[in-house]
Amino acid sequence: MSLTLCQKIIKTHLVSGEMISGQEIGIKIDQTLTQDATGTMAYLQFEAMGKKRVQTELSVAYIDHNTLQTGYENADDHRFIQSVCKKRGVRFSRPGNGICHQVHLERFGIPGKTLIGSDSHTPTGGGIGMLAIGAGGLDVAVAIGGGTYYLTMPDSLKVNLSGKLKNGVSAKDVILEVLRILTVKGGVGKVIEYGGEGIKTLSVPERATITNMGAELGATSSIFPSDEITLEFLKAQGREKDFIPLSADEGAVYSKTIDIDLSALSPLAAMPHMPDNVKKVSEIGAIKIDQVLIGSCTNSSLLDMLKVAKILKGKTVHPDVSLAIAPGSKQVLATLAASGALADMIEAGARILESACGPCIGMGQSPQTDGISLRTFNRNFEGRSGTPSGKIYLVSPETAAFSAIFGVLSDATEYDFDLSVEIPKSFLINDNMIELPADEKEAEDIEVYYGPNIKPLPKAFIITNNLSATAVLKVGDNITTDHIMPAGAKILPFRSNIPYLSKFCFAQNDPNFAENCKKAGSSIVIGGENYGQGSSREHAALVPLYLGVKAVIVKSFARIHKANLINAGIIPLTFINTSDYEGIGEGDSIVFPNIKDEIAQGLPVTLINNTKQKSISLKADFSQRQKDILLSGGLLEYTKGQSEND
Ligand code: MIC
Ligand code: SF4
Repeated sequence: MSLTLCQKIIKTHLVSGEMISGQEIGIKIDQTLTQDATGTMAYLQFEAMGKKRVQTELSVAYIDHNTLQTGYENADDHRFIQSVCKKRGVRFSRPGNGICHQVHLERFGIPGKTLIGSDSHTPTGGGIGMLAIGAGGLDVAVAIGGGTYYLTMPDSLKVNLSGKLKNGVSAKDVILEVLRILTVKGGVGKVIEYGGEGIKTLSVPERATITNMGAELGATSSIFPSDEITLEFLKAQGREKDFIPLSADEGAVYSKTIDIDLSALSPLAAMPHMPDNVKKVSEIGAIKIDQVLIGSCTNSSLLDMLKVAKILKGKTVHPDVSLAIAPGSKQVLATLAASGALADMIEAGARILESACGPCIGMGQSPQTDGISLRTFNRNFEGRSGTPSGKIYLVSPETAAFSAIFGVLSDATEYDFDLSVEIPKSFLINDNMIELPADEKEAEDIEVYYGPNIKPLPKAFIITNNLSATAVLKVGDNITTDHIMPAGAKILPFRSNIPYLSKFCFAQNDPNFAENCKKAGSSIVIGGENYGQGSSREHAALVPLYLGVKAVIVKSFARIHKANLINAGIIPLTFINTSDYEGIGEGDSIVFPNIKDEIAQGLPVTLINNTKQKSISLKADFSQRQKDILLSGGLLEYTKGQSEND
């Protein structure tokens, strides 16, 4: 049978289940990555599981999110991660080495391998032909210990590219076009495969820009074939030995195919406040802008930066605009410095930031009140920038750089300016900021460092029949994990301190949420479609667990968040009839008379709304493994139980 690229990789890694779309499968994971904002929790969980050493082919911990270090918290957490890595066999990418996805692509990504990462943009690795998937920290911790990773067998959707991008149009515009067509829900349950003649015109970093933002489609992953362009990139990274050619079989069947003619595309922008709110730059017009930020795991490669430097060379940033640039990795930054391109950026007035996530996760550079900010990033959710009234537009590096000079949103295709740049045949290779772990013998003497910011994990909740709860909050469609558990400079340092974080849970929707949960003791949250889209942060499940949330009932879930809820032991349920959403209001008193038995037997869950005198039937769609996890009180308890039985 002819297989798609995704099916081929799954087939060689399948540990359990059948490759039937929609069914749960288990796959072997070759590589893992973590970043610091989710990593601290992931390694605490790894330690709690009692595993001694890493079991993957390669596991890397990156420090890239929490690098502002406005107090001791982050530095302590970094030391914790560093010491666990040294002891347990994980490579440690030191702060300053770059953004996890960019560095992983440059130094570690291998075509045909599986990678899971505790970050939703892990599919960046699909640009080099990996099956790279974002997951919750606990799933990653299990995989580090050699455990199987479980997911729903995805459908394969094909994006067929033809033609070649015009000067001034770039990979970012390709993915914005896909988002315009498919929307932020369009990728749910799917792996997006890119193919067609057009892919031959796209380098690996350009492909990675496209697969990176597949996260915004809600896709399980996105992937390009591994071909001569992949080989060229690996050679330039001194890693040609990692190359294997890989593509879908002739005649592979896709659930849907979309055709995009690259030569017909023009510069696009995602307007506030959703990545799928896409329009042509020329249609939006020359709106006045206040800020331009260039970087993030979407657009911080050498190619992007060299184009930006070329545009900025000899110019001055518009007096009303603040331009900041964060090159994606030490390799990119060092190459820019060596080539003189960095000086061109600095001379033009760009504020150079360290190679890290920075403003993408609200760590500095919040715009002014009502400020219009153009960013080459991947998310423009309301409030994520740190300024509640900020208006964020997602654009390509070319659009960003021209606009920074002119002070208004500018269409790069309107200028007679050759944007082609020369990429070196071999990159600057120096892995001196990747710390290797100790060998098993030395590791025995290493003490793991626990700073005072590390607080105990929330207690597990064990499901019982006759569960009563209050509906503390009711929200609408497309709620992001940034709503549930915001990030930003003031909160992010506390990712290992769930009690502190709990004060900010759902604060944007209801400033009294935490207090109301405490008053209720046992609560539920009601939501609409695509609940929990965006970040992979499991804090969006652990914090509600700490606050006493027992179940979340919605019209539909985003993939990673649903898995995180199950892992935390919170019951994710969906309305069988979406109109029943109207049947529950905030403050309603709810009882689930037989919830434990119903889950165990795979039956719909009955909810009695005592306030409205109404009974509602809910879908409890769980695999046997998920049922066992929920009934054990979450994945950690379940995994501990399994190791005891070994
Ligand atoms: C994000 O872009 O929101 C993050 C920060 O990278 C998250 C992870 C996190 O919340 O730590 C993600 O995308 O998974
Ligand atoms: Fe970092 Fe932003 Fe990428 Fe998340 S989306 S990994 S915060 S650069």
